[in-house]
Amino acid sequence: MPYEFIKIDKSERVAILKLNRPKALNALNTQVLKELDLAIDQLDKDESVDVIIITGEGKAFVAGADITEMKDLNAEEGRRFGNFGQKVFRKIEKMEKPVIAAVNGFALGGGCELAMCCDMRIASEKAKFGQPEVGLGIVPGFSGTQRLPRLVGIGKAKELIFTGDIIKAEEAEKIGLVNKVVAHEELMNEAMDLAKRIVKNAQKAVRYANIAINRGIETDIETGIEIEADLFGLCFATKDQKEGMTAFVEKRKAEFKGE
Ligand code: CO8
Repeated sequence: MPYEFIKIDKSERVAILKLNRPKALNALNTQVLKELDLAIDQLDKDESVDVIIITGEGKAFVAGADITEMKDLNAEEGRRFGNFGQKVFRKIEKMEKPVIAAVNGFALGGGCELAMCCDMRIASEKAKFGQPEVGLGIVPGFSGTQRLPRLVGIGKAKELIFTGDIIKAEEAEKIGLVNKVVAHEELMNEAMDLAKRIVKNAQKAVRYANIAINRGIETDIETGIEIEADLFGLCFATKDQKEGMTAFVEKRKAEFKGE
C-alpha cells in the first residue's frame, strides 16, 4: 500500500517504519495518523516481521501533533482528534510484536507520546523530549498524562507536563524515559541490534511475555500472576518450546520456527 508520509523497509524479520514528513518535523496531522494506523495493521499481520522499529526522517522523531491543523478546532473536534491519536497509539502499545522507538531527534508532545507507547526506546544523543502542550493552551492529548507518570513516576511527570520543559536524551535516560542513549550515527545500528537480539528467540514466547507484562501492569498482582500462569502454560503447546528445551538437552543451538 502506498504511503505519502511513511516509509517501510524490511530486513531479517525486522521492519523499520519511518515517519517521513520532515518539512513539518514529522508533525502528526490526520493523514499521518491514518497512515500510521494502516501501517501498524499491515505490519501486525505481516508474517515476515517479528519486530518493528519506529523512527523519523530528518532532525525530528516527531515534533508533536500538527499545531496548524489543531489551531481552529472546537471542543468536540479537539476531542475527536485526540481520541483518534489515542486509539492509534493504544493499538501500537497492545501489539504483541515488540515495537522499538529509535528516537532520532525532537520527540515533543505527540512525539514523546508516540515514543512512550512503544515497548522500548533507544535515543540518539541529539534527541530531545518534552510535553510542551500547556504552553499551547492544551493538555497532552495522545495519552501522555497516563503513560508518562507510569514510566517516570508522578512527581517527575507532573514537573515535565506543568513546566513544558524540554529535556535532553541523557536526562531522559536518567529518569527512565529511555532505555539507552547512543551516538547519533549509531542509533539505527543499536536499534537493529536490539531487534535482532529479540528475533533470535522463540517469537510466541516473546509475544506472550509482552501480553503478560502489558496486561499485568494494568491490574493487581494476583490477577497478573494468573495471566502469567495461563501464558506460561500456553508456551507448552508451542513447537518452539519443544525445540528450545530439546536443543538445550542435546547441547545444540535451537532453531525456532515461530510456531
Ligand atoms: N505542528 C505543525 N508544524 C510543526 C510542528 C508541529 N507540532 N513542529 C514543527 N513544525 C513545522 C514548523 O512550523 C516549521 O514549518 P515552516 O518551515 O513551514 O515554518 C517546520 O516544522 C520546521 O520547524 P521550525 O522552523 O520551528 O524548526 P526549529 O528547529 O526552529 O524548531 C522545534 C524545532 C523546537 C521542535 C519547533 O518546531 C517547535 O517548537 N515545534 C512545536 C513543538 C510542540 O509544541 N509540540 C507539541 C504539539 S501539541 C501536541 O503534540 C499535543 C498532542 C495531543 C493532541 C491532541 C489534540 C486534540
